[in-house]
Amino acid sequence: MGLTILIIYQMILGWQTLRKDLQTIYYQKKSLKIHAKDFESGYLIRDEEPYKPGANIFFIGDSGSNNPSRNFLSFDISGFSGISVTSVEFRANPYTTWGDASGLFPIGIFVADRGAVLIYTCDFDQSGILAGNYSSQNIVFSSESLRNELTGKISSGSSRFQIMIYFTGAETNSNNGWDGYSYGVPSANLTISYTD
Ligand SMILES: [Ca+2]
Repeated sequence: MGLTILIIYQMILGWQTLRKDLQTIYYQKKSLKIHAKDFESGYLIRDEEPYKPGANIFFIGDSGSNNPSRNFLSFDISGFSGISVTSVEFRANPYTTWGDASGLFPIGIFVADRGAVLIYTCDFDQSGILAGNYSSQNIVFSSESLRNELTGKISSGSSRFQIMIYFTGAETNSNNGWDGYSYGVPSANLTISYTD
Protein backbone atom coordinates (compact mmCIF):
# COMPACT_ATOMS: atom_id res chain seq x y z
CA MET A 1 0.00 0.00 0.00
CA GLY A 2 2.77 2.38 1.04
CA LEU A 3 4.75 1.51 -2.08
CA THR A 4 1.72 2.17 -4.33
CA ILE A 5 1.20 5.60 -2.76
CA LEU A 6 4.89 6.36 -3.22
CA ILE A 7 4.76 5.37 -6.92
CA ILE A 8 1.62 7.48 -7.51
CA TYR A 9 3.20 10.40 -5.65
CA GLN A 10 6.33 10.20 -7.80
CA MET A 11 4.24 9.98 -10.98
CA ILE A 12 2.40 13.16 -9.97
CA LEU A 13 5.71 14.87 -9.20
CA GLY A 14 7.09 13.77 -12.56
CA TRP A 15 4.03 15.12 -14.37
CA GLN A 16 4.25 18.42 -12.54
CA THR A 17 7.92 18.80 -13.51
CA LEU A 18 7.12 17.94 -17.11
CA ARG A 19 4.23 20.41 -17.18
CA LYS A 20 6.48 23.13 -15.78
CA ASP A 21 9.11 22.43 -18.44
CA LEU A 22 6.48 22.55 -21.18
CA GLN A 23 5.14 25.85 -19.82
CA THR A 24 8.65 27.31 -19.82
CA ILE A 25 9.13 26.29 -23.44
CA TYR A 26 5.69 27.48 -24.54
CA TYR A 27 5.88 30.81 -22.74
CA GLN A 28 9.56 31.29 -23.45
CA LYS A 29 10.62 34.84 -22.88
CA LYS A 30 11.48 36.79 -25.95
CA SER A 31 13.24 40.09 -26.17
CA LEU A 32 13.87 42.78 -28.70
CA LYS A 33 16.04 45.86 -28.79
CA ILE A 34 14.97 49.16 -30.30
CA HIS A 35 16.99 52.35 -30.74
CA ALA A 36 15.89 55.95 -30.31
CA LYS A 37 14.63 57.57 -33.49
CA ASP A 38 16.60 60.42 -35.00
CA PHE A 39 14.53 63.57 -35.75
CA GLU A 40 12.28 62.82 -32.77
CA SER A 41 15.20 62.62 -30.32
CA GLY A 42 17.71 65.17 -29.13
CA TYR A 43 18.29 67.92 -26.59
CA LEU A 44 17.24 71.45 -25.73
CA ILE A 45 19.11 73.98 -23.63
CA ARG A 46 16.89 76.36 -21.71
CA ASP A 47 16.69 79.85 -23.27
CA GLU A 48 19.59 78.99 -25.51
CA GLU A 49 19.67 76.37 -28.18
CA PRO A 50 16.75 75.41 -30.37
CA TYR A 51 16.49 71.80 -31.38
CA LYS A 52 18.83 70.85 -34.20
CA PRO A 53 17.05 68.22 -36.29
CA GLY A 54 19.43 65.57 -37.47
CA ALA A 55 22.21 66.47 -35.01
CA ASN A 56 21.72 62.94 -33.71
CA ILE A 57 23.18 63.65 -30.28
CA PHE A 58 21.85 64.42 -26.84
CA PHE A 59 23.55 66.06 -23.88
CA ILE A 60 22.85 65.66 -20.18
CA GLY A 61 24.39 68.65 -18.44
CA ASP A 62 24.60 72.43 -18.30
CA SER A 63 25.90 75.05 -20.73
CA GLY A 64 28.61 77.71 -20.59
CA SER A 65 25.83 80.17 -19.69
CA ASN A 66 24.70 77.98 -16.78
CA ASN A 67 21.54 76.82 -18.49
CA PRO A 68 20.37 73.22 -18.07
CA SER A 69 19.70 70.78 -20.87
CA ARG A 70 16.80 68.39 -21.26
CA ASN A 71 16.75 65.40 -23.53
CA PHE A 72 13.97 63.71 -25.43
CA LEU A 73 14.25 60.17 -26.71
CA SER A 74 11.57 58.65 -28.88
CA PHE A 75 11.08 54.95 -29.53
CA ASP A 76 8.83 53.45 -32.17
CA ILE A 77 6.60 50.85 -30.53
CA SER A 78 4.05 50.57 -33.34
CA GLY A 79 3.27 46.96 -34.06
CA PHE A 80 3.84 45.86 -30.45
CA SER A 81 0.16 45.39 -29.64
CA GLY A 82 -0.66 42.09 -27.98
CA ILE A 83 2.69 41.55 -26.31
CA SER A 84 3.00 41.32 -22.54
CA VAL A 85 6.08 43.18 -21.32
CA THR A 86 7.87 41.33 -18.54
CA SER A 87 10.72 43.84 -18.21
CA VAL A 88 12.27 46.78 -20.00
CA GLU A 89 15.79 48.12 -19.74
CA PHE A 90 16.81 51.58 -20.91
CA ARG A 91 20.45 52.05 -21.84
CA ALA A 92 22.47 55.04 -22.95
CA ASN A 93 26.20 54.60 -23.50
CA PRO A 94 28.92 55.18 -24.44
CA TYR A 95 29.26 58.85 -23.66
CA THR A 96 31.71 61.74 -23.97
CA THR A 97 32.52 63.71 -20.84
CA TRP A 98 32.41 67.52 -20.83
CA GLY A 99 33.88 69.33 -17.80
CA ASP A 100 32.83 67.97 -14.42
CA ALA A 101 29.14 67.27 -13.86
CA SER A 102 29.59 65.35 -10.61
CA GLY A 103 27.60 67.95 -8.65
CA LEU A 104 24.51 67.61 -10.84
CA PHE A 105 23.49 64.01 -10.17
CA PRO A 106 21.16 62.18 -10.04
CA ILE A 107 19.79 61.88 -13.55
CA GLY A 108 16.00 61.80 -13.62
CA ILE A 109 14.39 59.44 -16.11
CA PHE A 110 10.82 60.37 -17.04
CA VAL A 111 8.22 59.01 -19.40
CA ALA A 112 6.80 61.81 -21.53
CA ASP A 113 4.46 61.80 -24.48
CA ARG A 114 4.91 64.24 -27.38
CA GLY A 115 3.86 61.94 -30.18
CA ALA A 116 5.73 61.28 -33.42
CA VAL A 117 6.88 64.85 -34.01
CA LEU A 118 10.03 66.96 -33.98
CA ILE A 119 11.19 68.57 -30.75
CA TYR A 120 10.12 72.17 -30.20
CA THR A 121 11.64 74.74 -27.85
CA CYS A 122 8.46 74.74 -25.73
CA ASP A 123 8.94 71.02 -25.05
CA PHE A 124 11.61 71.99 -22.53
CA ASP A 125 8.93 72.36 -19.87
CA GLN A 126 7.01 69.26 -20.79
CA SER A 127 5.89 67.25 -17.80
CA GLY A 128 6.60 63.56 -17.44
CA ILE A 129 6.10 60.66 -15.08
CA LEU A 130 9.22 59.89 -13.07
CA ALA A 131 10.33 56.33 -13.80
CA GLY A 132 13.34 56.65 -11.50
CA ASN A 133 16.64 58.33 -10.77
CA TYR A 134 20.03 57.13 -11.86
CA SER A 135 23.41 58.07 -10.48
CA SER A 136 25.81 57.17 -13.26
CA GLN A 137 26.34 58.54 -16.76
CA ASN A 138 26.69 54.96 -17.98
CA ILE A 139 22.96 54.40 -17.98
CA VAL A 140 21.53 50.90 -17.62
CA PHE A 141 18.14 51.50 -16.06
CA SER A 142 15.02 49.51 -15.41
CA SER A 143 12.14 49.99 -13.01
CA GLU A 144 8.64 48.69 -12.46
CA SER A 145 7.35 52.17 -13.24
CA LEU A 146 9.12 52.15 -16.61
CA ARG A 147 7.62 48.75 -17.39
CA ASN A 148 4.13 49.89 -16.34
CA GLU A 149 4.33 53.01 -18.48
CA LEU A 150 5.48 51.02 -21.51
CA THR A 151 2.69 48.49 -20.95
CA GLY A 152 0.19 51.36 -20.79
CA LYS A 153 1.46 52.90 -24.04
CA ILE A 154 1.29 49.55 -25.85
CA SER A 155 -2.21 48.84 -24.48
CA SER A 156 -3.49 52.24 -25.62
CA GLY A 157 -2.14 51.67 -29.13
CA SER A 158 0.43 54.47 -28.96
CA SER A 159 3.05 54.38 -31.72
CA ARG A 160 5.71 55.96 -29.50
CA PHE A 161 7.31 55.44 -26.11
CA GLN A 162 9.19 58.57 -25.10
CA ILE A 163 11.72 59.23 -22.39
CA MET A 164 12.76 62.62 -21.07
CA ILE A 165 16.07 62.66 -19.22
CA TYR A 166 18.07 65.35 -17.40
CA PHE A 167 19.97 66.14 -14.23
CA THR A 168 17.59 66.59 -11.31
CA GLY A 169 20.12 66.98 -8.49
CA ALA A 170 21.03 70.49 -9.66
CA GLU A 171 20.22 72.34 -12.88
CA THR A 172 23.69 73.89 -13.09
CA ASN A 173 26.90 74.18 -11.11
CA SER A 174 27.11 77.87 -12.12
CA ASN A 175 30.76 77.71 -13.18
CA ASN A 176 30.20 79.25 -16.63
CA GLY A 177 31.43 76.07 -18.27
CA TRP A 178 29.87 73.16 -20.12
CA ASP A 179 29.60 70.14 -17.83
CA GLY A 180 27.92 66.89 -18.67
CA TYR A 181 27.81 63.92 -20.97
CA SER A 182 26.96 63.67 -24.62
CA TYR A 183 25.65 60.55 -26.35
CA GLY A 184 24.78 59.52 -29.86
CA VAL A 185 20.99 59.23 -30.23
CA PRO A 186 21.24 55.63 -31.52
CA SER A 187 23.15 54.69 -28.35
CA ALA A 188 19.88 55.14 -26.45
CA ASN A 189 18.01 51.87 -26.63
CA LEU A 190 15.34 49.81 -24.97
CA THR A 191 15.59 46.08 -24.46
CA ILE A 192 12.05 44.81 -24.06
CA SER A 193 11.46 41.32 -22.72
CA TYR A 194 7.98 39.97 -23.35
CA THR A 195 5.69 37.03 -23.82
CA ASP A 196 2.96 36.84 -26.41
CA1 LIG B 1 28.61 74.21 -15.71
